[in-house]
Amino acid sequence: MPYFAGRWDSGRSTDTFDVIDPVTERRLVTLTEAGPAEVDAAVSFARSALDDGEWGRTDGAARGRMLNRLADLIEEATELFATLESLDIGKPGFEPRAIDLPQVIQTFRYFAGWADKVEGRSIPTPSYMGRPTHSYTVREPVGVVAAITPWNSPTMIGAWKIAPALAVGCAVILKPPEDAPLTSLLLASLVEEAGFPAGAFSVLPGRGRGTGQALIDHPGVDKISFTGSPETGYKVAVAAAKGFRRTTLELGGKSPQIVYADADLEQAAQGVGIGIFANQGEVCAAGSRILVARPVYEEFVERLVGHALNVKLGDPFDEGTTMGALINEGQVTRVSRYIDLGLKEGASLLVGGRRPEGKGYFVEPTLFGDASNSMTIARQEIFGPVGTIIPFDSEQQAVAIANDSDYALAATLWTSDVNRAHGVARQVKAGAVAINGWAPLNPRLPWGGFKLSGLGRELGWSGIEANTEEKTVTAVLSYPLPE
Ligand code: TXE
Repeated sequence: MPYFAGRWDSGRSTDTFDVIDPVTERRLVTLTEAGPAEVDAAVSFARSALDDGEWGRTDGAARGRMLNRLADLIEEATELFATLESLDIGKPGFEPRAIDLPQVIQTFRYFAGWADKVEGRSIPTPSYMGRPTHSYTVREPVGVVAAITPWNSPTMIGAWKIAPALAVGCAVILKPPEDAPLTSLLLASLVEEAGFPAGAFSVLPGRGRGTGQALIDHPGVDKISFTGSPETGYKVAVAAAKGFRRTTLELGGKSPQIVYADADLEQAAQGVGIGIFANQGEVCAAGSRILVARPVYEEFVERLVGHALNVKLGDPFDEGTTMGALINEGQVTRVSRYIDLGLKEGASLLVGGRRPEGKGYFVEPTLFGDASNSMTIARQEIFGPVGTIIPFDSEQQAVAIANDSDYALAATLWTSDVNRAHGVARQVKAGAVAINGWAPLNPRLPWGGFKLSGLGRELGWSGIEANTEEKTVTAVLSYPLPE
């Protein structure tokens, strides 16, 4: 049921949708969808909470205390969050416990620290008609922020949007993914317990075309922070263009992982394996294009295939499972179609490629070798456990292949040469480059891409900038200038 205006309320909506367990294919729960009337009520209430309500009067120090309290409550509920995340998404239990939840908690704590430190600047300006001037800037909350999250890591990606926005005093309306909404509902109850006043935070469950579209079309929304597909990102940008409302768009990638001949091959194979198989490959920064220097190609590929063979596909709640199910039948169809295309276009299937018999949306960890960068499996985001391995002959060729993509989100370099590492890092077109490790996550580091990967940055100081407007104030003083 939707949560807005400080309470759980299904409003006038009678529409519902089912949430499916990707492992058993059974219905987990049926939820009431927020319709246009509930979206409108949530936006109006959020606006008045900012303009004349308690939230708008809450100062930075108090917001910081609430965010820290929220982080503590999430920490206490880690087991429940992790269980819901595995149930909803099909990811193995160690992942939310080791990655998603620690990230969520850190993100709320990190932005709690910013809440009373968002300062403006004092800028020296010349005199005006012989009178001295005093100019400074202040950063004000952008207003009502619609946060639309995807199903692959909804709790963590949600925290990336919610924490900075609440820290600076925006009102946030979260539209969680219809395939995995459960942890967002749990979060709403903890936000309330942490003491945030009514209207500071709302959750509107529902499908994209209904709830999502109504939210992004609503003129009372000042900013849309979206993570999802480029197709939906485009719709968000079009909706936001009316009124030139702010957007942050994080739209996935086709990120290269470049393995040079001087890399520690075992470390690289392990890291590259994590980069493509973590979270079933349903990761925006998945290192799905694996570029390998020709002299070490055979040896590296053998190690990486060994890594794939060690992956234990299965029920996320079974001990030892290292890869779970994909999110839904549609995603299995999509991934299987790309595997067929890889075979048709002439890449060599090295391992995997099948959907195991029985219930559940499983696909084996899959690697294609001897691929070229023009193949569909090297160009389009698959969003599943499918890696495309491409050999290269020179450093410049590796950079050229890496940059020959419609996407520019992340890149990973594996080399023991520090000069090469930083030199190539500068040449690769990506929002984030990791050297000898895969996409280290940290709320202090700005996150986002360009080209088809999106617009703007989340996290770090960039997350504060993305949720504030900088206002310039100039005072002309009636005070004589010194002779
Ligand atoms: O994404 P959508 P889908 C990619 C990935 C995946 C593909 C399709 O390749 O296979 O997208 O996934 C909401 N107005 N990524 O269909 O549709 C929707 O309800 C407003 C990469 O799930 O983009 C959900 O909450 N909102 C990506 C969110 O948008 C709308 C992560 C994302 O859904 C809407 C997810 C509309 N008209 C998918 N339509 C990444 N960057 O990591 C949908 N939504």
